Amino acid sequence: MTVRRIEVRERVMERNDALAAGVRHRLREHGVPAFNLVSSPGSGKTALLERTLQDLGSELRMAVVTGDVQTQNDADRIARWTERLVHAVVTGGACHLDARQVDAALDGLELSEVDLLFIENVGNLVCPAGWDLGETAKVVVFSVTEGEDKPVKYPAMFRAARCAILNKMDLLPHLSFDVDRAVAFAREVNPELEFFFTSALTGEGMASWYDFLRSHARTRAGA
Ligand SMILES: Nc1nc2c(ncn2[C@@H]2O[C@H](COP(=O)(O)OP(=O)(O)OP(=O)(O)O)[C@@H](O)[C@H]2O)c(=O)[nH]1
Ligand SMILES: [Mg+2]
Repeated sequence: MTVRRIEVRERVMERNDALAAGVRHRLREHGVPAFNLVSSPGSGKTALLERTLQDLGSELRMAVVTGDVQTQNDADRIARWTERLVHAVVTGGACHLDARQVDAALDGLELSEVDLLFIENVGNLVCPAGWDLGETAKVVVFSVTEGEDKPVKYPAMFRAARCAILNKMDLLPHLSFDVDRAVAFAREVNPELEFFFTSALTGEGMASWYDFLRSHARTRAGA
């Protein structure tokens, strides 16, 4: 019984990886970098996207694929800031998006008119780590209300990510959260992580995140 279940999972993952390779190829053909935002529920993925779209929208043509299990709240929030939005309905209580959904979502976007793609994954610090969506990089978001040790408790996600955003920095004065300790934990798991320290509420720290996005979009222009 156990062996049988493992075989099924391997087949599903193989199929996902093949579809992810297809997504990556499609995006590369159009030179579109894609960032897959992953976090526990409520770290601020949608809030970060809303502010990013608002602040950089006149500069970069950004598209978003959102995944939500039960509502379309995030899609409604993001739709205020971009017309390039596809809402992937995540059915059956799945805890992550898969490459098939992203591939289908790309059909709803004119990629030749997109400079940068965001994928907002389902809020979960475990499941999305193992699923390649064809993205350029995973960006793990965590916030100062979650405890410094999240990186060592959920190492797969922090290992899979290229960047980490520590969000809700505006709340630091009210908490005993130790930023250096959190960063040290994260670097223990993934020494290469590039960090951003942000508040999606006040805009603090967003400038370096925007510079990072600009540098990737520019690569595309030069490609
Ligand atoms: N103080 C503060 N609140 C924030 C910040 N970013 C997000 N929030 C709040 O945190 C809550 C969750 O934010 P969301 O953007 O919905 O988080 P999410 O990661 O998209 O959540 P899921 O999609 O459910 O996983 C909301 O009430 C936001 O207003 C921030 O930088 N500072
Ligand atoms: Mg959200």
